Amino acid sequence: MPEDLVTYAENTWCPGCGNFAIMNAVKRAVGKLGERGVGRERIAITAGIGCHAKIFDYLNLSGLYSLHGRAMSCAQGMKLANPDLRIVSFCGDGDAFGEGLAHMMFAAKRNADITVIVHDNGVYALTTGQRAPTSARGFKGPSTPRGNTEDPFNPLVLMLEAGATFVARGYVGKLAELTELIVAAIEHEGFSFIDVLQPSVTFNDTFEEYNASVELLTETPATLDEALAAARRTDRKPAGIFYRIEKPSNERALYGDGNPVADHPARDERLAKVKAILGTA
Ligand SMILES: Cc1ncc(C[n+]2csc(CCOP(=O)(O)OP(=O)(O)O)c2C)c(N)n1
Ligand code: SF4
Ligand SMILES: [Mg+2]
Repeated sequence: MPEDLVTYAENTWCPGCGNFAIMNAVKRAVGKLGERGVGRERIAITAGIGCHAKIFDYLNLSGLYSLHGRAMSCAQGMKLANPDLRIVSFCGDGDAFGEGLAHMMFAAKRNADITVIVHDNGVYALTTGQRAPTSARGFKGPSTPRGNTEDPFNPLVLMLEAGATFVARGYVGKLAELTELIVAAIEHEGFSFIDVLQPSVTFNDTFEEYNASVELLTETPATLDEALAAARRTDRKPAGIFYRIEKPSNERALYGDGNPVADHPARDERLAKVKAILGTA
């Protein structure tokens, strides 16, 4: 784990929070990617707003601390501006599947070449425990004192149906596997999505439930239908890569091998082109 990824910021996550494991997995993944030729200068990050987003302060990586529900749209903008970057977007479940849902669906649909890591704790944690889009039916919190009357979204099914080309589920209790998922997702060209089961020990402590139900996939399902079937399982919680296909990313479809930053014409050249269009050359 590279020591220089540590920042000066004081960590304010609750002791035992699942976010620590995500941060450790990311640091290890960045170290591994460095060994494979993807240096830190080629990785940029975005975060929404929430407990998950504090990871932005704790990682010495460049990027943009954005708005609630906008981490993945900012990530797409960064990738469009400089397709040589690998962009990793840290989202909360409220962030990704509440306020930012449309951005998530369209990022997957257009196969934007970004990696989205959802810290899925099934709760709005930073705002002290309100029901979120992935909260279980019956979940009790300040906004649902008598229990949640809605069924949760299934994030994997949503992303598979929307067209994501890499869909995975990780668990903070399986650090080595989570690290490998993050490496594979960042190496994937196209929209890669990892739903990380991340208990909030303070507002939705699901450690016991996940320790009993998470089961590693032995292989990646062969077809989209098989991936959907695995994602819909309720008896166990499979973890691993559910789906991975090759398809041109949005940026490659737009630019080919070009890069609008590197290929940007100099001022005089741009001026000459404008004058030629206006017929004033
Ligand atoms: C545009 C906007 N809407 C709402 C909020 C209030 N807000 C801040 S964090 C949060 C919920 C965070 O939940 P989640 O995205 O699941 O992150 P977690 O805290 O659980 O990691 C909300 C509603 C905000 N800051 N900005
Ligand atoms: S409130 Fe929950 S998600 Fe937020 S830091 Fe504490 S344990 Fe973690
Ligand atoms: Mg949350």
